[in-house]
Amino acid sequence: MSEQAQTARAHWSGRWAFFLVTVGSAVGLGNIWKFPYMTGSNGGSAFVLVYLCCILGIGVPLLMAESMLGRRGQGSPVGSMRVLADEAGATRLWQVIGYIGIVGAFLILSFYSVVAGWVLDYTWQAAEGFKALPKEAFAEAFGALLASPGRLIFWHTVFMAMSALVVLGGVTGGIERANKIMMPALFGILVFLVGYGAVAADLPAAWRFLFHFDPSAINRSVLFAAMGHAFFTLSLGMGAIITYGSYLERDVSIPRTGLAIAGADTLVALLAGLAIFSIVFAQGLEPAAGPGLILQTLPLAFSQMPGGHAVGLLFFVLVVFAAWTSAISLLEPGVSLLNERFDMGRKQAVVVLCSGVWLLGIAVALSFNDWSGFTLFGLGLFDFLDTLTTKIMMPLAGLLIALFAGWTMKRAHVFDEIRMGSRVFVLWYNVVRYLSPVAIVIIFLNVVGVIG
Ligand code: ILE
Repeated sequence: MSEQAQTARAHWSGRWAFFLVTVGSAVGLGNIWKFPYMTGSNGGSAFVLVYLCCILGIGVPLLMAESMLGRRGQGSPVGSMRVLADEAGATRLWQVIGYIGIVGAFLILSFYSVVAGWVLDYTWQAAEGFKALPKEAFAEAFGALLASPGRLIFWHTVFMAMSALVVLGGVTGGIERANKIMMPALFGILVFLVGYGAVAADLPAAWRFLFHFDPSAINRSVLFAAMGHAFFTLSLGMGAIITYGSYLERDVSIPRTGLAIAGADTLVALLAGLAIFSIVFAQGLEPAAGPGLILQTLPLAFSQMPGGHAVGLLFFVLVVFAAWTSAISLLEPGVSLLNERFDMGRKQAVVVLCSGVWLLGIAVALSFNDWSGFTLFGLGLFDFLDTLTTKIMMPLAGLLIALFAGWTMKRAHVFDEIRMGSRVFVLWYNVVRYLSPVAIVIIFLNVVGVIG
């Protein structure tokens, strides 16, 4: 790392800023698009219960570990790991944690941006107002979007440009500023939508669906789906939290902020679930509709319910904000690496990185139509990238992070950085040393088909 890059390392303006940007990273399509449909397809409350346990038992401890690595390393995910490996007298091969994260973030963003593009297209339609049509017409409309390379590539391009624009503004002037505007707005819109659900839709039905716990519905597939989703939703193993942690001042408490971040992310997912299922049940729609849940069922509901035009538009704006603040956090790790390794200025780094993601995203967009015959390991490009990153790369990075923080770093250094009461520290430390790695290995073996 050049000395100039090192001394010029930016910092968030305070703990509130770190909280907001990290919540901005965590709260994304994962909360509003993926969580509701996964809950809907995995038996409702059973999934919610396991998911909450995973967040608390694996997600929060690893979120703290990642923030700690970034703050102590003071570099990109790769640079931070090099510094920390040297400090621990360990092999520099640990830098692989940084590389997996950055490559993973690059690959995730290429399809994340295409999905965010669907949302932009629907935001546009919502602004015009969804026409009241029969149920099948909404499924057909979603199919027509997927079949149109032009529309998919156009909106993917718009979304990448929006994300690039924020990251170009820098750590405080771009990322922090955007989050300070969008996150409170997102929260406000969400609370409004839940209120709307209570007044105009069926909130009690949504509440029962999410919280009427029935432990007998928990099975192995629910368990694994919930664990994988805990990683995705907290942005773990993608270099994002290490990078954001590297801009964190030393006086901010990592455990306290980490808990607050995971709490806020979970709250948003649950509120989004309440808002969405209130509408789904009030309209007599199917909760297990799969990935098309918010895109196929909600527009139908918005086209029929009172105030649906305005509510529909607010809903899609909320999803755009969520996706946007997450995409930024997937770009920043790569930008910080290009800056550190190749002395590239922010502008050049953003252009190089975004061009690469954009090109791969075009291939993803085409995989839904013109190139749908092209498969890798039997999967279309979209599914292949999703599986590779969320089911293999992220858990692998998470496992290595737990092993590094729990077994390789000197305990005194970890303690110095985490700084919490010694009893709580011992609990956290043991979770990172034993529980998290074992749990991740179990998911992993399930995914590669050894068990499950
Ligand atoms: N955590 C976010 C989400 O839940 C992103 C995941 C960054 C790729 O959508």
